[in-house]
Amino acid sequence: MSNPDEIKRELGRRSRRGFLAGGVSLLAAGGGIRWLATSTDFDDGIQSPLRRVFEFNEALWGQKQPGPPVREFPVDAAANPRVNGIIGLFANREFDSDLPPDPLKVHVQGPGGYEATLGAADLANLPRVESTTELKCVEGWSTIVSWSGYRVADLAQKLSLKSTYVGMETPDGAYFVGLDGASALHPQTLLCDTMNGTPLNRLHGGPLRLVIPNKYGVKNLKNIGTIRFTEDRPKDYWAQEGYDWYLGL
Ligand SMILES: Nc1nc2c(c(=O)[nH]1)N[C@H]1C(S)=C(S)[C@@H](COP(=O)(O)O)O[C@H]1N2
Ligand SMILES: [Mo]
Repeated sequence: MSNPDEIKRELGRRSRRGFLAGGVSLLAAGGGIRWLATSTDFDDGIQSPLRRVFEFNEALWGQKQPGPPVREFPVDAAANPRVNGIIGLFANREFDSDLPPDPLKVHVQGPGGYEATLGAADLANLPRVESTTELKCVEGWSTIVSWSGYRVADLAQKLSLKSTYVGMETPDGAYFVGLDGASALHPQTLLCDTMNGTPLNRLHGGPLRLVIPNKYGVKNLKNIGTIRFTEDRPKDYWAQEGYDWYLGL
C-alpha cells in the first residue's frame, strides 16, 4: 500500500470509525488489522467512552516519551525495507524511482528567530553514528534496518538549541511530523544519509531522513527539508488524520 491516496483512504476509513479501531490496530499485526479494518459494528455508545480513554492515554503517554531504548541488532540481521509512503519525496516532479536525491540542504529553525541552512559538509562535523533497529509500520510489518547518520541530540547541542518540541517537514511541506523534544533528542534518534551501507536513495528518503525507532514508521520522515526546534506543538500529518500524536512504541 505505497500509494499515498490509498493509504489516506484506508486511514480515513479507520479514523471515521473513531480512535478505538485505529488505536487497537497499532498493537495488532497482519490479520488483526484486516479484521479491525472490516469490523464496522462499534456502536457510538461504546465508542465514545473508549475514545475518551484513548485521549486520556494520549495525555499520559506524552509524559513518558520516549520509552526505553529499543533493541539494537547485529548488522547482518538487516534487510531492505519496502518503500512505504512517498508523500513529499517528489514535490511537483513526476514519480521516477531512479531519480537521484537532491543535494542535501536542511533549514534549521529555533527559538528567538534562529535560522541556519546546513549542507552535507556541516553535518559531517557531527559524530557519525551507526544503528541497526527495527522500522515498524502501523500497517503491521517491520524490518530490521542498519542506518548511519547523526544524532539530532548532537546537532541540537552543536547549535545550542533547546526546545519542548521538534517538528520536521519535507522541502515542499507536504509531509510533516511533530515530536516531543525528549524523543527527538533520544540517542537512537538519527538524521540518516545511508541505509544498509549505501547512500539513501530518494524513495527511502535521500538525501536525509529521520530514523526514530522509538516511534512508528509514520514519524520517520523521509527527505528532511526543515527541522524546527519550537515551543509550540508542531502539526503532524497522521495526527491530523486521527492518529495519536505521539505514536510511541
Ligand atoms: N516524506 C515522507 N516520509 C515518510 C512517509 C511518507 O509518505 N512521506 N511515510 C512514512 C511511513 S508510513 C513509513 S512506514 C516509513 C517507511 O519508510 P521506508 O519507505 O524507507 O520503508 O516512512 C515514513 N516516512
Ligand atoms: Mo507506515
